[in-house]
Amino acid sequence: MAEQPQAIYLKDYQVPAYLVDATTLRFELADDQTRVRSTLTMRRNPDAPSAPAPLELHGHESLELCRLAIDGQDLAATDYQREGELLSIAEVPASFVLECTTRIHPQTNTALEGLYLSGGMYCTQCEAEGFRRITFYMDRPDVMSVFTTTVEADKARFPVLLSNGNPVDSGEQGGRHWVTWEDPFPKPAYLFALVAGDLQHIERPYKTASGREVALRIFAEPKDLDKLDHAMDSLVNAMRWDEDVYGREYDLDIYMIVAVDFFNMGAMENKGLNIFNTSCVLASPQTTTDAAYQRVEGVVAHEYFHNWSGNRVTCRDWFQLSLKEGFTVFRDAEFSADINSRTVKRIEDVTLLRTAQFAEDAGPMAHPVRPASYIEISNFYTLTVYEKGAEVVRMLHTLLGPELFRQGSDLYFERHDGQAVTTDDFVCAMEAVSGRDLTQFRRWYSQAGTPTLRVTDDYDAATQRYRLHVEQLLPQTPDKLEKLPLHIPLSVGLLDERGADTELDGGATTVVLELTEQRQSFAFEGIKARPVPSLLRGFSAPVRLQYAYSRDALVFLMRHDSDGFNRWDAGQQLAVEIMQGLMADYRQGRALQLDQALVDAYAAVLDDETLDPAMVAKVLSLPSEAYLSELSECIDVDAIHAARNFVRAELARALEPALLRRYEALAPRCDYAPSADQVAQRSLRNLCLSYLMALEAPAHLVRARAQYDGCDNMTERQAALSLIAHSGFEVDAAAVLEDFYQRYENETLVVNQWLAVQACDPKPGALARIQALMEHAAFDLRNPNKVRSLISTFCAMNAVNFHDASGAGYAFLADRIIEMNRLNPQVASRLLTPLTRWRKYDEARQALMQAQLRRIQGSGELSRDVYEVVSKSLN
Ligand code: 0A1
Ligand code: ZN
Repeated sequence: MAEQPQAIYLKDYQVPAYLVDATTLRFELADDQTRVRSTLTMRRNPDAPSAPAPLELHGHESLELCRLAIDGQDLAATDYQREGELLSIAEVPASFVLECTTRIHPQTNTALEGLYLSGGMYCTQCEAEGFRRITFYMDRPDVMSVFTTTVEADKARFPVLLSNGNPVDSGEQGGRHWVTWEDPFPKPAYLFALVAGDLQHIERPYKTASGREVALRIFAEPKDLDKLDHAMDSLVNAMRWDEDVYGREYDLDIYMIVAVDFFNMGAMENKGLNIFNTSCVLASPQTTTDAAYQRVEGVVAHEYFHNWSGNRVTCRDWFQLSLKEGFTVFRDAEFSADINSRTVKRIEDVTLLRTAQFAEDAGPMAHPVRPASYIEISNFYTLTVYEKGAEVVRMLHTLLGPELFRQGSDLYFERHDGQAVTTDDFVCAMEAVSGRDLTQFRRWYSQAGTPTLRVTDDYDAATQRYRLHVEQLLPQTPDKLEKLPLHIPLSVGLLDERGADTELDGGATTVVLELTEQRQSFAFEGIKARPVPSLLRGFSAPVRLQYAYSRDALVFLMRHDSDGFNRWDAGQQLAVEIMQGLMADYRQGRALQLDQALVDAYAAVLDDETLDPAMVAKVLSLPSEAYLSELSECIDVDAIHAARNFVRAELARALEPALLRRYEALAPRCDYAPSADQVAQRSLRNLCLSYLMALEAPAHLVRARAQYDGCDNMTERQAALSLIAHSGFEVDAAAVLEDFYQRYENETLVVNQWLAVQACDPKPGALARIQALMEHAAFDLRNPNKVRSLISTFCAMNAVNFHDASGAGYAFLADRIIEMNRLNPQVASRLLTPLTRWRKYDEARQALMQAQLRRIQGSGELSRDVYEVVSKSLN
């Protein structure tokens, strides 16, 4: 490598020396190149230190500079310096107009940052630092400018030309046409967007609470026009919700969403012109599962909510990323909880946090919600910044209560509208409205690692006093910083011997204990008998909880806890404990035997017709292999796989009649709708089928095949497909996979599911099958969705094959990373995740994984993205 990439530190932050008041852009799109002319109205920043500083502009190495002028005077090559990503001009006037022309090549842009082509249409991705691949600019979020953008292109091939804001002018000449867009809201460059293509759209009018008329438009390729209604419904629901719950209205005349096939992430909140991965916007009953419907709803809402939490108020620097992401994830989670099932949404979010974020927080890339340094910011769009960041906001909501939290949010938006601010400004607003001192709470932003709460209790019958003793343990993390006690809200209820909630403080049945010391005790008076504690209700803090529940107590909580989340969690803990015991038996070569307590508990839940079927499905879903891995000191993939499969088959054997009864009773009676009711029923029905299929009995195979053939929607078809494909009935597996491909050959997103189903097939020989699929016409290394469907799914969801003792899985992944490093550094870097976890495996696998990391390290010119993750992993 020419030069080792250097880290950037939060402590080095300086206000920008110059400001951009107005940005005028003109894009001339042509086949072999795009010319970008920019005119920037600039001035010295009055808040910067007074000595005049050089003007520093960011520009990616790939930018061809054609012209640079100040106040109409062309600069000579000696008037500026270009070094790495910086172009500096030693002296500029106090205020001036900078003109710049660059030439760029979207046709060959496989990194999918800046301006690129997605299946023949032009689009942009500028967050975090993509704008510098378009033109020279102060590409930092605290430089905010109004933008006027003209896009010019061939009219026949690119009839639709879009950018941020409102269209104000257009024209055509000699087969080419142009449109000028004006965005009146000052914004940082990362929110800039441009789209040009042969697109069609659906439109819906929307009237805001104060009566403003807005046109909502969703664009896609003509063949996908019939898959946009769900996204539109979701958008309207999100807009109404933000008015009702946060008092936030939309602020432009048009709101546009564009669906593109090639996209590194889920979607992007560009002002007035969101660009979406097709996987997060398209939906139809025949091609989209219930889970994907809900993802579309959540992502559409997320990007919409960014209009206030992210765009109107943005981040001062990228260390503050969680300011917009943590808050917006919290907002979208509450939205989804309000319109679907609150408990189910919480279970899903906590499952993601506890499996993947906890693992990240315990690995070599662990970082605080507000990182202190980074080498490549793209590597910090993480579960920690997003999901743990949302948990931190949720804890503020819990500590303040909903009314004060809303006041704090109002104050935050009022104080900082039009500004680029910090997570601390957010906390200050919450302090101001509540009068609380959140100094200690702020440590959640600066300390990495997942705390453990170790809880014990005692009860004294004579004084009727029950006490909880809580200790917080804070792990060491790669930054080696000393950890100080956190301010942790611990929601607690106490169940009496009948399972009823005990009335605590002022009649409440759940209290929030505020843990601020390393060790702390809490006493409850007037408790008539020893209670069973329900701890961390609703998962009130992102911590690992240790309390020595007996299996009986867990069964009791499963049956009685009034907190739905904890009822589910008790079942999970019971299953985890039982599976951990079986893993030990498996390793010792002892015969496996399932504890009857789990069978009885599951039977009771399965037979309870009063429970929401979605909850039944959640409770009866065994903890995943990934979660069991996260909980392991040293991960034994084979023992985990064997123990979990054993439990699944034993439960199926014991509960077969009940499973069958519910499966039949839940047969669909009406046309598909993604309604909460129907989603719940399908999830339970598919879960019953998955248990039945664990019996490997021909009768159940017939059932699964009948579901596959007879259903009218993708949720049922895909569930049947993967059960048959993963079963031991190899002839049927091949037949159903073939049929599925034939049916959906022309539906890219469905074909991606077809790839994913095969990627996670646990049967031996998976790697060879994956390698064959890479040669299939359906695969394309340049399309991130396909890479994720095939390669990421294999590495993350097929542990027994990926971690095969030969190390072939690791070598395969390393080869893909080396390839992708050149094509698309962001995707390459994300592919590294499974290898970063090498410390969690046995010595032989550790050595194999490290060897592959070293091979990647020595493979030639590494992107900053890959360099950072590889070098931190080997540290
Ligand atoms: N801000 C977007 C996600 C996003 C983040 C980074 C990207 O490129 C590095 C692209 C998109 C969101 O939160 O939805
Ligand atoms: Zn976001």
